[in-house]
This record gives sequence, structure tokens and C-alpha cells, in this order.
Amino acid sequence: MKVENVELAKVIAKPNDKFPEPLHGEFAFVGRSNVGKSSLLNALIGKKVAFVSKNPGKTRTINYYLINNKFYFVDLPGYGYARASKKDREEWRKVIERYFSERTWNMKALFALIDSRHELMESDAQLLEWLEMIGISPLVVLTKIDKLSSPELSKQLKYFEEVLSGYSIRELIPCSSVKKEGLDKIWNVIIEELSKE
Ligand SMILES: Nc1nc2c(ncn2[C@@H]2O[C@H](COP(=O)(O)OP(=O)(O)O)[C@@H](O)[C@H]2O)c(=O)[nH]1
Ligand SMILES: [Mg+2]
Repeated sequence: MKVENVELAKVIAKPNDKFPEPLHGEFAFVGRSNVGKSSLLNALIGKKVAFVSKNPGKTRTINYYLINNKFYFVDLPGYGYARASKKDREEWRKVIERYFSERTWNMKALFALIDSRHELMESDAQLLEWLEMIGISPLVVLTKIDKLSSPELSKQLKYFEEVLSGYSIRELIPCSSVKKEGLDKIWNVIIEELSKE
């Protein structure tokens, strides 16, 4: 799909900020902070719309990017950054719980981003378990694969297939925003979902 038009349509910052009109649905992106979520959104869109940072930030907003005036990419706040306090984690949980309780009905797919280079983190496992519990099957995007050699990548793919086998994952998508790898697979999912209506 060609992204002809993109705008930051809505920023949900406070508990009573309203979600935007549903339009043709939304695709949500979630992951640990620094996993490469902003980079992936920018790469998918083909334009710098999301803020890429070397230092894990504390953004607690939900950003709705309106694509081609039809559907949204939802940039959910990152979790699991090293210096997060208990209060930070609580706030993240509140924001994320509100999102899933109020918007799951409009969500066509959830992309859960995990860094391909490391082992599954406790916070990733917690998110996956919680999604399982509320009946959401995410697509797992393994990010930053350009940082792995091909034998390392094979090893990590095998590892993730095994460690994720206990969850209902729709698809495992290895990805690089730098090398633009795996982006077509993500777009295919989006196009397929949009064609269902
Ligand atoms: N090599 C490589 N670096 C990446 C990739 N995606 C993100 N990064 C880097 O990882 C860091 C965090 O990226 P960002 O998109 O801000 O992550 P976010 O916190 O999840 O939004 C930045 O330094 C990015 O340049 C990728 O596909 N390959
Ligand atoms: Mg970001």
C-alpha cells in the first residue's frame, strides 16, 4: 500500500481524552521502550512521523496516526525501561488497560515488537500472558534483525519459535527498519485485514 497521506490525528494523554472516530479500523503497535517501535512506524509510513530516540523515553501517550484518511496506526506507550518506577509502571498499565478495554473492538491487528537480539524479557512475557488472558492473538515483530549475522538470526528465530510456542501468536515477523526487511509482511497483514470488510 502506498501511504499518500499521514497525520497525527489524536494524542490520548489524559484518562478522559476521547478516542478518535473508528473509520476503517486501527492497527496497534506495542513493545518495550527502545525496541524500535517509532523506527518501524516511520519505515512503514515511509516518512518520519514518530520520534526516534537513543534514550528510552517515558511517553505515556497513545498516538493515533491517520493513514490515507482511512485507518490508524496506534503507537502505544513503551514499557520496561530500566529506570521505571513502580508509579511509572502503574501508569503504563492504566493507559494500556484503558486502550484494550475501550478499543479492542476497532483493532484489526496488534503488532507486539520484541528485540530479535535478546532473550524474551520478563515484561514481554507478562504482556503476552495478559493478551492471552484477554483473548488477543498478536503478531510478533522481531526487530533489528540487521544487527544479527545470518547464523545468529537462525538461532534466534529457533529460540523465539520455541519460547513463543506456548502463546497464541498469529505470525512471527522478523524485521529491520534500517534494511527495510519484513515491512512487506506487515503491510500484507494490514491489506488483508482491511479487505475483510
Ligand atoms: N540497527 C537497527 N537499529 C534500529 C532499528 N530500529 C530501531 N533502531 C534503533 O534503536 C533505537 C530505538 O529506536 P526507536 O524507534 O526510538 O525505539 P522505540 O523506543 O521503541 O520507539 C534507536 O537508536 C534506533 O535507531 C533497526 O531496525 N535496526
Ligand atoms: Mg518511540
